[in-house]
Amino acid sequence: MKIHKRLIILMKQFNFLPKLFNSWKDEYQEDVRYGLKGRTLIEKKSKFQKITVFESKRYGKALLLDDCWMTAEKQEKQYHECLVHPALCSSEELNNILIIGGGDGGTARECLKYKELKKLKLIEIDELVIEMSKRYLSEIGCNCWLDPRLDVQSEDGISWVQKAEENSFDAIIIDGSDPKGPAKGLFNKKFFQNCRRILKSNGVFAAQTESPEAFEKTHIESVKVIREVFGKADPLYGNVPIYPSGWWSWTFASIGKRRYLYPINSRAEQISKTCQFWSPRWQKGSFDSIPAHIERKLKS
Ligand code: SPD
Repeated sequence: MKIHKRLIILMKQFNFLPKLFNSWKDEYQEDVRYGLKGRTLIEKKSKFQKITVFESKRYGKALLLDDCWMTAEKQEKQYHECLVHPALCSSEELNNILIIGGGDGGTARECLKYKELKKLKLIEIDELVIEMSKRYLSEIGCNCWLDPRLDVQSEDGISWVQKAEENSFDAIIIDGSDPKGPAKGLFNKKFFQNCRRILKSNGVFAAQTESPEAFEKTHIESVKVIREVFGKADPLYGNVPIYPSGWWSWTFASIGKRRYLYPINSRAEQISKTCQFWSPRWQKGSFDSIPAHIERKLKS
């Protein structure tokens, strides 16, 4: 009998095969775990973090950074559409857009749906996240990597915004991971101040601001500091089932008026046809779905 056949028989005998394909991958946060069943496809260590691609039964291929869920093929739209469209549908112009983070390509893909967008810069600290996403998660970035409007740089977004020219972006989108490791500084006042400095006065700022349930303190502090820096800012609430508590938030800010509340009709009509979740109606309800206790805490 061939050696590999013998190996399979042995694996079956010792019940090893189901374990290989049916193992659980969990993110642990404060005495709760958030898990999916499936198998690990590849795991690598970069200069910054552990990067895992996991093939889950329920949500397709998923990306984890340092054992925290970042995205998954069958639920990434819930996250990327909600982060991008309130900002891009309402910024007066779309000549020059900046993404900090977003190495899986989902945010870039949503931005590139806008025909009038001229230049899109993506600053991702970890080159290996981009490389592995292109290779294993091509359903998320799709063709964004080939679009001539996209310029990708592997650099630390925090020091990059420090050096960027003032008043130069129509929209800035922060698609980082949780506030630890390389993403910690993406939640600092100094970082937000630099974002405001490089945002045009008729532009819109957007950032992922964690869960109002699993990370309540971080969520409230982030919204407060963004509000303090920009003058106007509001959190939007939605669901991303693989993230802790499944309940997530994005915060939008602008200078002068709350322009992110008013999607421009002509753009919104086109874009919402391409979306699974985002629409002007969904957006309106989701800005209004602020829990009463969070609203009180934001005022205090
Ligand atoms: N807890 C997960 C927070 C992740 C936010 N960013 C995800 C990157 C998706 N493009």
